[in-house]
Amino acid sequence: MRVASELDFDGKHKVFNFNLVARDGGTPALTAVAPVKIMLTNKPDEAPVFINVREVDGGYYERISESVTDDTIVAKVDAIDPDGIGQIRYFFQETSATNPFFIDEKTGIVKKRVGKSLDQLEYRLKVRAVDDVTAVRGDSKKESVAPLTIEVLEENNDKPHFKDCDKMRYVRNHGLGFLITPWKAFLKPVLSAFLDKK
Ligand SMILES: [Ca+2]
Ligand SMILES: [Ca+2]
Repeated sequence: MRVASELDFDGKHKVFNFNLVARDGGTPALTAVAPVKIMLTNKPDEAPVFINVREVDGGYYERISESVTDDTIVAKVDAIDPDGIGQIRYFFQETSATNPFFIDEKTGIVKKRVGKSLDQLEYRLKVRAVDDVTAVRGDSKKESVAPLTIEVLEENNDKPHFKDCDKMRYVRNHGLGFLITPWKAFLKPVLSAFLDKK
């Protein structure tokens, strides 16, 4: 008895039941029937599959504020393992030196790294989901990669400031309408106070 087509525990059929018939060449032929049951065992041969992903790129997309504080959750990735063996662990492909976020290895929760500033409007990262098959001898780990895009939204949290404000000009003996730009806005109250004393 040989395998006629590929067997896959992770497919539809895990158990096969059939009868094996032995027939002799006599007349009439005599037969014997033996029931056969074959059960497949599972091997960790399937890579993790990311779920709740976008159709457009098979990844994740989040928008966060530029003022998000350290250790705040900014995203969560999730994957399942069709093998159903062991636990999936999550990692970034990017190094911590270039990535202001870190990912919890067990939960897939992504947070802002403490002390790292967000100096880009968009971060295009890659998340890895690796199955843990260390308990099964002789089997290698399988992994999948998905894109994670984090858009950083600017907030109106910087008040206007004047350029070269420290360069005061002494204004005297000039009539109204004297051009004092580029410090016009800054000098206006100063000039008014000066003129009031005259
Ligand atoms: Ca399997
Ligand atoms: Ca697997």
